Amino acid sequence: MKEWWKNAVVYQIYPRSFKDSNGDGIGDLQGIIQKLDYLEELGIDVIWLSPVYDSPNDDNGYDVRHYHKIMKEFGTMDDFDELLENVHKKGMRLIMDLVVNHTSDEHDWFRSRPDMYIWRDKPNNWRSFFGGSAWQYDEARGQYYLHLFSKKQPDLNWEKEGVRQAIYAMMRWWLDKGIDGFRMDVINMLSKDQRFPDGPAGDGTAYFINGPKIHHYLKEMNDEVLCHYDIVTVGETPQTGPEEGLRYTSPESRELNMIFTFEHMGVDQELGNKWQPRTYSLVELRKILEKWQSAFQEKGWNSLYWNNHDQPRSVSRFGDDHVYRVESAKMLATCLFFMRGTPFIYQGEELGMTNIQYEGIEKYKDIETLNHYHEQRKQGRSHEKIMQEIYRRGRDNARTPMQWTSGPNAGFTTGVPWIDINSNYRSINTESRHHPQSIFAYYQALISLRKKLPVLIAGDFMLFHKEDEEVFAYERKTETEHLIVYCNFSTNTRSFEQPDGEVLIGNYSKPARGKRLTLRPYEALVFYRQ
Ligand code: TEU
Ligand code: CA
Repeated sequence: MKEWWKNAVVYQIYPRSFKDSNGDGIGDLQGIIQKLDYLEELGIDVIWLSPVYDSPNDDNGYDVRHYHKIMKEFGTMDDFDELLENVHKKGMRLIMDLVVNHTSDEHDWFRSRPDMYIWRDKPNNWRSFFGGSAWQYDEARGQYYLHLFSKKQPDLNWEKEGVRQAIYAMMRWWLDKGIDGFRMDVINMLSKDQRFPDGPAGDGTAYFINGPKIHHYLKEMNDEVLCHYDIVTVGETPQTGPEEGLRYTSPESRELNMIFTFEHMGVDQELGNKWQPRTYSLVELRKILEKWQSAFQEKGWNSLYWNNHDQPRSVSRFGDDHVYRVESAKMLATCLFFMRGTPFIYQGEELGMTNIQYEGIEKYKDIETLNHYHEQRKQGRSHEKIMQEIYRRGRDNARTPMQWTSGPNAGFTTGVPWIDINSNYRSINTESRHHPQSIFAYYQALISLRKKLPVLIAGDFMLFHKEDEEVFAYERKTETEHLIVYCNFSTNTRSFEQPDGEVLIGNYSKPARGKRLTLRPYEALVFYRQ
């Protein structure tokens, strides 16, 4: 099918934390191969693999040392080929993470072809996303290089034809191997304003997010590489609104198929500071999602997600990870899956995995978290205060190992896991997945509904009860089908006029009795009629 990715459900694997096959405590490619039956059982179509390239792991693989080698902890290129073959045998597809805004400073290019990077005699005031200046002095060269992320992630200079061609050749190499597309890391940051102006309070984003030549680069990439393959592309685009989003994803732009918006991920934080909490209402969250739904109604296509390896667990963040964990996990899934776009599931989401709270900072592994902690301690803030921020938003919330069983180490490893397992694995794991009321079974049902009902792809999106502070309700409609989705984001019981149609799916075993529609805490109900 043309545009097969519109019908697909994607499952993101963070390989380090998925399944360890050899007891070294680190997830690996053979581990993924062992679990393909599990993914088939869930019913997903596409696997997105976070980076598996050779890397010194300053940022868990988002610092690539060699684009054509597999990280030794994860296995070999033979293991990769075996994985790809097995994925295809199951009728699934596999997309890779493409990290080309920067490489590792241990990449051979950084030593032998330093002109592929961005150098200045004097730094400007831009700050790195991981804290401190975005510029690092290099003694030998007597100049500073730009790193928007860690200092071990120098930014490539996309102004140079040679850089672009080297990246395109690398992409072709993987596509010729038969992979089915790319998720493109911070792809909207490739083009920097060549004047390199200072930004307000060190915020340089105005000069490199959706920068001057970005659309030119992506059209060129599409022309030279992407359009020659039957693949899917998803660009990661922080701080991007729907107007710009359409420029990336409209078919006539000939750039990307989808982007990841961040707007809904920013609703609970102060602008530009993920660590600073902000109270928000459901009205706001819904407005953001509606904005993207309606902007892409005619052209372009949305990605739909609550979770990934950079975000806290959605059940802890937007639901209730105690009393109503099961209900709220299913409710969030319902709310997401019936919107217009391609849903992305992050490993463990289908089990309702939750955030983690380690007591000591030494248990944490994420460079962003560690840098934040040490920077804040230096400024005299208390351990407890900073830990509260890390509990809320730290990226390791999403990176604890997948909880397979109630046995030792959650069945993730026979060795010592690289990062501590969430102690709730005894009750939250895949063993209960065959239970009809499990979160896993609910995801299975949602996934199969996406294949059955054309309205999910073609239908318009419309909100109702727009001002409701607790219930998120919307409809999807074509000329022949009509879907109504009710999601209670609160612990209050609410009642509404009964909609027409059959109950298609709901997250309580039986709908409440009565003439009116009653929604219990975190209840989700979907009605369908033709
Ligand atoms: O993340 C991009 C990004 O913008 C991050 O700064 C994100 O906002 C942050 O993690 C939120 O706290 C991508 C990858 O997804 C991330 O894992 C990498 O660390 C980063 O790029 C650098 O490659
Ligand atoms: Ca291993």
